[in-house]
Amino acid sequence: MDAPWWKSAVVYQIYPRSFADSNGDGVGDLRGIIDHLDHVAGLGVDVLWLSPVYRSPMDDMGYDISDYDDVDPLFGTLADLDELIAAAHARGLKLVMDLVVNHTSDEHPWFEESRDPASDKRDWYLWRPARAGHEPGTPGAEPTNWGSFFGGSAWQFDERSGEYYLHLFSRKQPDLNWENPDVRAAVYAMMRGWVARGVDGFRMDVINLISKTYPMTDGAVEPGQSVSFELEKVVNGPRLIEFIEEMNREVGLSEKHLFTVGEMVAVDVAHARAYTSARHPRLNMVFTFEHMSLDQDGPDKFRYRRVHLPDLKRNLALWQDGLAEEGWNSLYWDNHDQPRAVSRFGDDSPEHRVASAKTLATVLHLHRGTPFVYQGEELGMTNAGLTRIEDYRDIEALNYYAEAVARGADPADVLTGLGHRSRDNARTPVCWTDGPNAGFTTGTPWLPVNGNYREINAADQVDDPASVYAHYRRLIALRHDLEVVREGRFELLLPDDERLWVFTRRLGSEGLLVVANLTSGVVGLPVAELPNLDDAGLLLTSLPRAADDPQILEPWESRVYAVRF
Ligand code: ISL
Repeated sequence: MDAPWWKSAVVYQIYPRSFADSNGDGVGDLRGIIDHLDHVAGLGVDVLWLSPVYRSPMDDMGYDISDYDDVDPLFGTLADLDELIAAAHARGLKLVMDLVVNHTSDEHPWFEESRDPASDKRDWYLWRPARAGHEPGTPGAEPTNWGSFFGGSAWQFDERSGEYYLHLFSRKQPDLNWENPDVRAAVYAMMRGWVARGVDGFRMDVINLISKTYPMTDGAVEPGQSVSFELEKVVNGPRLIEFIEEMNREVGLSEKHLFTVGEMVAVDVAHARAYTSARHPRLNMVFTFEHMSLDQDGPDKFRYRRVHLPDLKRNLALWQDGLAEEGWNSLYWDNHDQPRAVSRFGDDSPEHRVASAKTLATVLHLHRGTPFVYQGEELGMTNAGLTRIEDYRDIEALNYYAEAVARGADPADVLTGLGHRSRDNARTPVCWTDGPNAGFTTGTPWLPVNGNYREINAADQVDDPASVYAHYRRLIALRHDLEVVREGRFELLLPDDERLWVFTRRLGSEGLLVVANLTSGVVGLPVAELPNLDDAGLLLTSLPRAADDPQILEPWESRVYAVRF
């Protein structure tokens, strides 16, 4: 049976607010995307994932939706979106929308109605009375001790109805009650509307939070924390598979061959295998997070330490092995929530940035799964380099800074942590040219343009065969041309090596050998421990030329060989 189309596809993520501004208001918009679609199509990608463009108060930059059926004027109009869908299709690109249905905005009419206890929408959200024996609205009266991902309690007291509502993210993002069949029916109807408009699938925001465990009870509190982050109470809940299969059936996700990727906080291999098994009408793939916390120094997300390469290699290998027979991997380093990989896992110095960006891409794209390219990653864009809290815009960063400083943390230390791991790092405007504001806007950008835009911009790269952009185009072509990239069995070699990342992909007696130096120094290649290279064919190298000595890898050099086993 032919493999599903998405197993040899590559997805490009656009975070509209930072992609391209067409009207000079300093914020990216749909017409800006239309104007730059050839840049995306030129990579050879297959799918466009659009982060939310729905009406929103923008408390969480659009992940707080107040109208699922309309485009926020900040980004344009429904007509602009229709034009973008048509323009994408005309270039052979599928367009996937971001589905954010674990929660809405508190300004959504559903929630506004739900605030009235007599409303028939009361049960569309998760309302609870104050903890027994406590005065409503006073500290400690929250129904459970759960924490919000964005700081503080996950419960907000609503004076009007004298009860609390659950919000796992900001207090302006109340969680929907997925136990209510009317909520599910409304979500599926909305999804069918977008499919009817030409949308080709969905990226599903924190979709493994929609089934909570009831009754909701206190969780364990880690030392030094005041609230509980015992995620087991809210992730991978008892009805999650039931809801996903119902969504699939009601929207026709499998029937219409629509693309689905579920973002799943704290998902493990076993759950991911169940959610992406081809034996059931569920999801094509999921985003996992394990590899995204390997450079976190302890329980505090914003405490950074350089990743230990064997840990990173082993985690990706764990997922390769775990989903080798059943299920499917997504493959990503970057997105709008993660710091830029070239700064995080590579070396973003002027000397090594290009090579490390190419090599990180090579390693990721030659694993088995569907790769995701985040806007600017194909240019080797780096972390933002923000040094003042006034320049940050992300609610997660701003809340964290305020809470940490209120606890007595040194603001300079907090800013150092944010500089490494804040989501703002990925949200600086895409750099199109070396002109004013990097060609992103004629106005004042909503978030400062990265100061290195004169060295890192699309105009300098799209026609340069030695650029990061050109390297991504070659990698994507390899995936389309070679079945072994899609299907080859993965094997990690030299797992304990702290400098080299070496693995094979095998299909019968044919295959690939990928060798990569993940350091800024020269490293010898232990060829005696590798498949025979005598008659290997060099398919791709990060260097502008073939290596002088095959047994030596230059700093951040990677090579892909065709080998026989
Ligand atoms: O891991 C996180 C919590 O500290 C965040 O990076 C992020 O909130 C989490 O990965 C879930 O992300 C998704 O849902 C959020 C939204 O803020 C993110 O932008 C979205 O990708 C709430 O909708």
